[in-house]
Amino acid sequence: SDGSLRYTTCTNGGPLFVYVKDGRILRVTPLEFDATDPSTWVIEARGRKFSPPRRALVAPHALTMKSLVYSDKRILHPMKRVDFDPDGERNPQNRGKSGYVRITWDEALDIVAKEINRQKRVHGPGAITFPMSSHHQWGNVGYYLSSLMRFANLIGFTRVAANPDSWEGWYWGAMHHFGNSMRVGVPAGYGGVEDCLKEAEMIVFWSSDPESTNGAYAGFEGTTRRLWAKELGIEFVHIDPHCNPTAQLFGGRWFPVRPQTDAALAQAIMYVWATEGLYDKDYVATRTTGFDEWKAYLLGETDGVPKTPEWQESETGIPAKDVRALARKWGGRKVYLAVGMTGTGFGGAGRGATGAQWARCMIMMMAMQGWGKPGVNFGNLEIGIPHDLHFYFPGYADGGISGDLAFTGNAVNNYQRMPHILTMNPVKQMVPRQQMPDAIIDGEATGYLWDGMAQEAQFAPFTYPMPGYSPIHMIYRYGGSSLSTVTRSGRWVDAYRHESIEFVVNQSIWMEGEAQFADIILPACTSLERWDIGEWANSGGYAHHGVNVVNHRVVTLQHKCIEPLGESKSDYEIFTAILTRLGLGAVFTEGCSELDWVKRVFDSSDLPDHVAWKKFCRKGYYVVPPEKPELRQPVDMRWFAKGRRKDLPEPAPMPSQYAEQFGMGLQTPSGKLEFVPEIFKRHTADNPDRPAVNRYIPSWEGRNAELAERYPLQMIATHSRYSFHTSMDGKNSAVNQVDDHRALIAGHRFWLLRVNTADAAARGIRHRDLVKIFNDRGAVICAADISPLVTPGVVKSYEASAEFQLVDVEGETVEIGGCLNTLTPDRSQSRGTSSMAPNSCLVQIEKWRNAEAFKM
Ligand code: MGD
Ligand code: MGD
Ligand code: 4MO
Repeated sequence: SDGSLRYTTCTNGGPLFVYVKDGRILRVTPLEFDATDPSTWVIEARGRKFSPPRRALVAPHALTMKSLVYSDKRILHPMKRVDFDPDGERNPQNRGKSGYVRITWDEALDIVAKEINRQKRVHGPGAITFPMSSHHQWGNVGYYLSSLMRFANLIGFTRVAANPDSWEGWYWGAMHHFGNSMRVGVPAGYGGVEDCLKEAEMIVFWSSDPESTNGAYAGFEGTTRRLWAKELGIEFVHIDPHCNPTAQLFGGRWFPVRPQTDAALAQAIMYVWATEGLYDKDYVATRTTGFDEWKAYLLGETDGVPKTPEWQESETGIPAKDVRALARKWGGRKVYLAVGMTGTGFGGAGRGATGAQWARCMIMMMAMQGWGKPGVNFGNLEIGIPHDLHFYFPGYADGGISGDLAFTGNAVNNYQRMPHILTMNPVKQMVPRQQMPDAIIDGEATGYLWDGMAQEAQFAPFTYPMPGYSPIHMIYRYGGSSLSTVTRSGRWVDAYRHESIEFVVNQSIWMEGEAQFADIILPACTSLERWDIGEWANSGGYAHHGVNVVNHRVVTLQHKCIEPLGESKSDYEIFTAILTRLGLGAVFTEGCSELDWVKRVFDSSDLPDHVAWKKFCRKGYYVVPPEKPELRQPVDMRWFAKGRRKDLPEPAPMPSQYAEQFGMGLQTPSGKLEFVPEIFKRHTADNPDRPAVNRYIPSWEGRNAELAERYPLQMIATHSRYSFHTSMDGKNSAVNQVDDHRALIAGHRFWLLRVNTADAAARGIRHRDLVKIFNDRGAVICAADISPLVTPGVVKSYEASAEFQLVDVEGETVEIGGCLNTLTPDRSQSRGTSSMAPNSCLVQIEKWRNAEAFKM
């Protein structure tokens, strides 16, 4: 009606309509289905019928897309640091200090291409690194695991080996009790929505806040389902140091556990079950191993300490009587245990010093309660939709156009359907992500592999530098989130300024984070300014059938809605231009534009059987009809509980990984749920941090650590409700204006720090005062958000402020962007792992003198 054209796109928070007029985006709105889209599914439970709304219930951050495109932080031209001369003085010590001058694309590309060649010639393979983040704008062609991987492979690079950031405690701990290495040690969640609504009597949310974390990409699709559960009278319980937004919305008893003491609480619950006979004895006898040894530990027979509710009280802060009451209630009912964002894994409790201990307990608790029986499973109604999973569309981690069969899901998934030129990285050297600054500054680092192929893969250490390869001398950084998402991130500043780093390129959309530490900046555009294709929430790879979180399977053509702003270009075009200078342009593109690749992905999927390409382009999306009720997937682990052959649509374990018969039993050596994992007995007998019998070992940076004398508060910095990591925060995004995200004080939008009323009063801090939060690693200025919603002794914030802004105030350096990972420890959770532990962090806070100091 206003003469605009309606395009479609997809984001990390869901699919959108994009209205464009005269080459400008007018607005974005959540995608809504029309009468021609297929009907939706119905679940019948306890005499009621439930069906989801016929529109995309997107995340709040998705709706900020327009403000991100037109952000005044957009980088619109290639730039060179003023005191960087590729042929003379490079002044690495001034990175992040000196300003930039605008240069032409030709000049920028020539410098980068020349430097790539010089690095190879002078230092040899390994000198260049392409640090990659864990996330990206949506779309299978432009994703970092697609175009960037292809580009990097064609150049050769030292891989920054990621730690399993989302999965930590599950990968290093829980997995060894039940397998599922293909899912990095978390349960799958098939069929969970119907089973939970029909059978469950209670849901225990344990480090689970789906109203903030949205099953990662599903927006508020799960909220409706949880409202149905409330209508059906299913009881909710929340175990979290924060009465989080999920607890706030739905209510239910809140157990304000102290951070990283969860394993003690879980063991006390299991103690009650074991001593009062409140567990599934038949299941334990026939489906598990090692229970007697575990029970002996619980009862204190092995160490003289019975793990009673009284024993845990001083650790967790939860009164013994409450623990006993919860244990009895739980032990006598059909309960869904909700861990992390989907209820089937993750959770901030897993990202701290005791993360593996907690995740291990979660599996053992379910083993005691008959995991897989009706109404007894993992989940919080965020996952397990009755989708047609036979319809094939690749997820972003399935490799896109990368041609990489080793480090993406390409080999097991999309490659056969879309053959394209294979690419391989000939450099075997790797550097662990959390230790990369140390690797640069100290010249060495050791890491352990994250590899879902097998439970055993994680025990292999790798060291940097690797004989035969060059240490790192050039960083080609894509995006710039490390300062906000990697622990003790202030190390990055020193790493960037280190003399061994001869050249830094940054390819970014916005001037933020690490972009300000580059020698050459290449301006990329947003996904609304280029072509792509992608299915909502279909991550693929380690989250096989990740679409199980959204109510409808929606594949979108991600239209190029507008021309790239300024001189910015798509990442694909930038890679093409650089590789063309190296004689590799055609190898990279195979003669294809981005739209051609989009068509190739379309052709590789099942879409052509259902919709013509032109029709798909015009409409912009396709909704996959739901599965016929008689063909719905079975419930996760039901086969195991019943002693049947595995009947779930997932390609794991691998044929060689079954104990006796293909399809029978779990991936563990015994094929059963193991209370005392055989794998730990075999491989960590000499490592007290990783005992086979899961002891409660207090956090090395918890309340009882020596450091607590100076820094008495525990900080948790978990996933932001309003931003998707750094990608929607900062840059004058609409998100910044949310009062529950940042507070406008003296002209600056300060990051919020949630503080308990008593802790604030003891320090004379009032609501929305500026506070300094600090420890030996750094100091950040935040705005205090005071309430009884966080437990005393705990301060909570969100991770991943996009802004990193160091300022000097009267001789003191403080960060005012909200980068709380400058305070978190870089220590691995346990020896022999490469895991992050940001939720084991001690701090102090004090009222900050005044806001005037920052008047800018
Ligand atoms: P993102 O902000 O998603 O976070 O950590 P990251 O993956 O590092 O980083 C994506 C980067 O890629 C951004 O800089 C973005 O601008 C850039 N980018 C995205 N799309 C494009 C594009 O199209 N072109 C270009 N050129 N750049 C693009 C996430 C990580 O954080 C995760 S997954 C977890 S689970 C951890 N969680 C966690 C925690 O719980 N607490 C604390 N304290 N820290 C944590 N850090 C971890
Ligand atoms: P967290 O926010 O780390 O998220 O999903 P999760 O890992 O589930 O933790 C959830 C809850 O755990 C929080 O309420 C927090 O207070 C609580 N918690 C923290 N420490 C402890 C503890 O020691 N014990 C207990 N019991 N509870 C604790 C993460 C997931 O979220 C991931 S991995 C990604 S990559 C996505 N990131 C993301 C985002 O950045 N923004 C939004 N809006 N959604 C996201 N979804 C995804
Ligand atoms: Mo994650």
